[in-house]
Amino acid sequence: MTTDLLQPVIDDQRLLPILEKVQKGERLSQADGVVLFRTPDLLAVGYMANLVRERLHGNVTYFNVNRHINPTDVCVASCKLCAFGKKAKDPTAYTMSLEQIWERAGHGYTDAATEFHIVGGLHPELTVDWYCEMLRGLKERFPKVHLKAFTMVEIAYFAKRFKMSNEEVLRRLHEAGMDSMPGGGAEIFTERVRRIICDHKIDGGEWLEIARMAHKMGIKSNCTMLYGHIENEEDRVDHLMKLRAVQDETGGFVTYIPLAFHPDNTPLEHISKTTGFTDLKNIAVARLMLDNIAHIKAYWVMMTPKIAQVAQRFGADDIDGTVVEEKIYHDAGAETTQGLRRNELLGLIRAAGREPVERDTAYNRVERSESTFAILV
Ligand code: V47
Repeated sequence: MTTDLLQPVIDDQRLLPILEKVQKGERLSQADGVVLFRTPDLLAVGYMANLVRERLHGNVTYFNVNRHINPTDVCVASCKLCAFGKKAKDPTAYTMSLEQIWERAGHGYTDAATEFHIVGGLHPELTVDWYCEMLRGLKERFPKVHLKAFTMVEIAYFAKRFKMSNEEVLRRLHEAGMDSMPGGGAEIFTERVRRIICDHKIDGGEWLEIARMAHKMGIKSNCTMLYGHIENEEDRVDHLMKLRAVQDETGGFVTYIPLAFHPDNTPLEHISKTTGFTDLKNIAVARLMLDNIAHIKAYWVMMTPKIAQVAQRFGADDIDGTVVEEKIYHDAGAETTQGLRRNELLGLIRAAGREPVERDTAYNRVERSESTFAILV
């Protein structure tokens, strides 16, 4: 369809040159990104993002059968954005024993889960051997399950605590069974904002450097951006451009997940929750700017299943998975359920007019036998 025919769909004339680029498959600039975040014309941005999404993935929406495991909420950092981390002396803080982690991993979906997503607080006493044993124990008990574990922030902390290089930590954990890494901890790379929302964390440059290093060692990862706090449109675009530049170099990011800030129980409680408009805008702009990252995930836990479903027509091609038990968002006031059954995910995706495809972490299709269906429904 030509740009002329689309005039009625586009209210904001500033979007016309961007539409032309999208139609020709050309890369969008920093200035384009700012226009996309600033325009109120959500439907036009969504239309363009959907063009790219369907070009890449047709009518398919991916989901997986996964389980989140958070071994500890003890954390030496006190990031203002977080409601999950607790000090070691806090009577409500927890650290699971290795046996508890292995046992928890096996609850319910044992024979069906294809991925464990493992992240935790920055614990001041756990050792590198403990983390390696945790991974080896999971691999022994669940050899077919992909272990997506530890953020770049955890790797940097381990390196400091264990007096090792980031590379050495990555190598030890990889050898023990860490297959890939989740995308958390990236927050917003701009120092001005980072200093306020997570001043105890590594800076944006180090986050990107560890991602680059992991990718070069053959360890893929996801990437994220936390939005809806004190960042502005330029900060968001800067973040996306930095991810895009690393991806040009390494090709190691599998999926991008925009994460909406949940303020409850954090020192930033006065900030309003994001709206459905902002959530959909972040999905759509990411799809348009991140032309070299294959997948955009609308994480239903964070967006609510309803918005994550609509997002499948605004640029997203993934809705995440069964999750089973989620702590980071629920500690910060998420009102979504803790997990969704496989059939519920299928229903949400089909009702959006998309074809659900169960995937593993590397986006291979998962074919189910009758026996695993019985566990999953
Ligand atoms: O790293 C922490 C963010 C992340 C809050 O890789 C908060 O597949 C909002 O990274 N409000 C954890 N966000 C979640 C995450 C993730 C989730 C799903 C899939 C994947 C993946 C990764 O959540 C943290 C931080 O960036 N976070 N506190 C909060 N109050």
